[in-house]
Amino acid sequence: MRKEYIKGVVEGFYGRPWKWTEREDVLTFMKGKYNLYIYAPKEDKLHRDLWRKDYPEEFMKRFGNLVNYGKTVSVDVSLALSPGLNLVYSEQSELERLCEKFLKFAKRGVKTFCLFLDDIPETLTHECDNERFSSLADAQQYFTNSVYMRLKKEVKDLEFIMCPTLYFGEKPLDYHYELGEKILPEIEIMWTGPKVCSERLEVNDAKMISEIFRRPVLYWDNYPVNDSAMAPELHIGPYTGRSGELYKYSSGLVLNPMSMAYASFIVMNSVADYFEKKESFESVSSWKSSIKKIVPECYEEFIDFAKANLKSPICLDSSAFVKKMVDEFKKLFDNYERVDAGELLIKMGKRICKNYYSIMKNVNNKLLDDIKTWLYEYNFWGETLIIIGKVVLVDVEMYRKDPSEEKLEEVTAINKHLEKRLKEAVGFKTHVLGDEIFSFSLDRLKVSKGLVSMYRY
Ligand code: 14T
Repeated sequence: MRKEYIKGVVEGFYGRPWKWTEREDVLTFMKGKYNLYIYAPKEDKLHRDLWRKDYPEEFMKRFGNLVNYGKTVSVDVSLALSPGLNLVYSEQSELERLCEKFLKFAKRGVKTFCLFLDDIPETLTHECDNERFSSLADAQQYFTNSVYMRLKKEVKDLEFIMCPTLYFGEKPLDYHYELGEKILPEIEIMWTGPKVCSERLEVNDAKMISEIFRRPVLYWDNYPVNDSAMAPELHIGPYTGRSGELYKYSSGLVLNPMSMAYASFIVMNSVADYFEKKESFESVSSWKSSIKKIVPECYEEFIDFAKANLKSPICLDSSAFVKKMVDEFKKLFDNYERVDAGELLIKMGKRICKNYYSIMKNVNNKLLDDIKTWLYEYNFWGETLIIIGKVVLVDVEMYRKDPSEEKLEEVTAINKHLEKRLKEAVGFKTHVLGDEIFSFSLDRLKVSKGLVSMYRY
């Protein structure tokens, strides 16, 4: 087995796979901090559904180049195949086909191979497999071990990693015991912790699963990945909830990043700190220094923006910014300090817009492209807060005395404008600043409309 702790990145998300230039940039970034990159994008048909088909020559060439480039930055470039959607475990020709395909990569210099059996049927679906094997685990141990032994004959310094079908959980199942017992001890087995995307990875989880797998577990950490239901989120927050002692009970940790490669660097920096500092790792200070390294020209502004994007499986208490602002606003408003209340919103809105312009001006194009949807909506809410602040200010005059026709028209016009903006926001894609900002805006609009309707009944 490998001697060094595995510090990895797995391109294992659903959605747009990285471009070759992105993979190269990721490897460059990994230099000195990480030692393993795994190619496993879910949308690559030849990696999953059509695993039996060969990759075209062009792909093989590029992969070979990536392997070579990996050597120059001390990152082992690994290939994963995920045949489980339609694999017949008992069929000899399936085994041969898979090995043949792996071996073509061995010819290009790949040493580490991965067999991923995640996100596939949890029971045996082919009649012949049911006849031959007593369980899914039985079929998978047979197939995994066979692939390993076949490759072992041909590949010098082979490393082999498998991801099970049931790769997370709070309590082990028969499936896990059986894999642990029967998968050859040289093979690494992956695990994402108590959940698919685990809020916390604790020592007890590592001890428990390593005991059952009968080897130190290899963590597949589903952060900062933002695929499927997490797509509205941008995961650029602190790397929290991972015990600093995991290294004692695991063989490594492999990070599943976002399809937005450059935005993933923020977390990748912190995970590198985590690998280095272990027990003394401090998530928030590491996060801040990571952002400082990546965007030194607009550090403060970017931190503010990142705080508007905290929602994620590892940080459930999100949108603190909006909550704090809304609370402060309500306190002032209910205390009849309504000019102050309106001005507070304008101040907050201006701060957001200022952050936006600074980020647009200072951040490199690759990162900007990754975060542009979130940035656009961030700025939109900044502008919206300024408008709402103005609504609150004109409304003040409506309470004091019977408003003139001009005043009523002015308020109605601003409200129409706000309403149009909120209609646009229905089509938004991100969770930047949280949903509270939308309901807050809607609430203020209704209050203002209510005021007008007192005079125009
Ligand atoms: F291999 C596993 F460890 C794993 O995490 N598999 C996938 C992974 O490719 C994906 O990026 C990640 C985050 O969404 O979670 C796994 O995929 C799922 C799992 C689910 F339970 C996607 C949807 C699910 F409902």
